[in-house]
Amino acid sequence: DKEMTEEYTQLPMIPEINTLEELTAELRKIFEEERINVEHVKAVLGAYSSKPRDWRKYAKFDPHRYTRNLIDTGNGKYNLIALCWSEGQGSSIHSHADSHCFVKILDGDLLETMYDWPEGEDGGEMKAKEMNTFGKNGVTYINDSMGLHRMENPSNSDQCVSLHLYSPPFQMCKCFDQRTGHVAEAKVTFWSQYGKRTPFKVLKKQDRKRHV
Ligand code: CSS
Ligand code: FE2
Repeated sequence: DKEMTEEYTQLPMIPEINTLEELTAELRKIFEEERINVEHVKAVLGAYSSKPRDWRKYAKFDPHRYTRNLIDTGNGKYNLIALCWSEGQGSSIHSHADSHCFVKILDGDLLETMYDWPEGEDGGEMKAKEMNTFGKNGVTYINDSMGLHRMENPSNSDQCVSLHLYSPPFQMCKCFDQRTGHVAEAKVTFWSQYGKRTPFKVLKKQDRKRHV
């Protein structure tokens, strides 16, 4: 929500952030405020230097597709999620449910390809307008007013782990067929929550829906 997004000429002080736990605590504090300052959140994510021991318990990979592993629900204000991308795995082209989407790379590289929203239904092939690769500790941001994107691990030899903050949290988003521009509703699910694998039964049920 644009009106809830405040811009400052000067950013508030960013404390030293040594661990993922300290990062989580600082994020909770920031999101207690009604207004979200995008640059402030990006600076806080940037202040943390990724250490595998902090996030290893959330780093669960699936050979078939990228996984979403819930770390924190930020007192209901956001979802903080570790995404684990095996070699070559990627998302479809998708939107972000009118939420803020912050991404910080914890390990490896992530390639972002940007697209415009298609014009009308089945508006034809969607053409990439911009590509950016983010390396370890890199931070980026998107919301629906900036367009759509696809995220993928471009490496055929290294895994990627990225930290995503979505505010407000969402369960559904839109995904797009690159060739036709066709749009479909997609459900997002958690492979694990707080370091514990989501029960297979629950995942099976969720699996009936399309995924990002
Ligand atoms: N939206 C994707 C990752 S790219 S921001 C997801 O959370 O599954
Ligand atoms: Fe995304």
